[in-house]
Amino acid sequence: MNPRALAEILAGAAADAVAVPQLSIEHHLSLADAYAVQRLVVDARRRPRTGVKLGLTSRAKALQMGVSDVILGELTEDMAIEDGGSLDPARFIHPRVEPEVAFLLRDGEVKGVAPALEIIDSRYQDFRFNLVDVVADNTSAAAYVLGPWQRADQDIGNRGVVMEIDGRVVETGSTAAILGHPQRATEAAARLARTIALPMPGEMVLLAGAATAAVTLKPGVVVEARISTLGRVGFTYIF
Ligand code: 0L1
Ligand code: MG
Repeated sequence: MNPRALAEILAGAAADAVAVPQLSIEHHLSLADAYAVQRLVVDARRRPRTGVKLGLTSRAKALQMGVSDVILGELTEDMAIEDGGSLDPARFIHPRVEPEVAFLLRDGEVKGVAPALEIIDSRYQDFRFNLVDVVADNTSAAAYVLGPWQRADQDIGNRGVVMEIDGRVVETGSTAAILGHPQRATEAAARLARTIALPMPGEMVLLAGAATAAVTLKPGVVVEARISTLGRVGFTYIF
């Protein structure tokens, strides 16, 4: 396994928005190897790191992948989209969107919480991958949108979540789908970062995980997510 060569494949796929075959078909990767490739993929973006995200935080997704632990990916400045802003389809291969809870962390302490939307875009053909593939691919991280930050001390457990596309409800759920309670994401992210020796920025965003299934994005749609008491967040996926 040559981590640099594998990272180049995935970084190129992201930069050109062209899908590639799963790495694991031709290469044997351990989970540690996959995180090493991920680090190089993120380096290749050459943009400041803004935080981390967790993936496979819902029981449904974990069962689907046959895994018992969550996975971690990194967020970079170029992935951050302004609330109410636009996303250009030219940047993506086959993106999906999912509603999440975000934390603002300063030196490990929660300073704020916000509704968020994550755009995931696997760099693999047909969105097909196994655990090591998706870890190497930075957990499909592609873009994210944060709503207004709210006070850190409110109860965000079992809050209703609605995601709409063009004003129609496409997914409903609860923040309880995120590890039982989104707050658990802060501990899980710190534990995983220690395991893979990932330095965390002093101030950072943590995307805690999806509260519903992800929905495929089609050009020209307006997406909005609302989380009870936390507020709303949205963007336009332009033509
Ligand atoms: O954020 C996520 O939960 C995505 C993790 C990777 C699996 C996927 O792309 O669905
Ligand atoms: Mg996600």
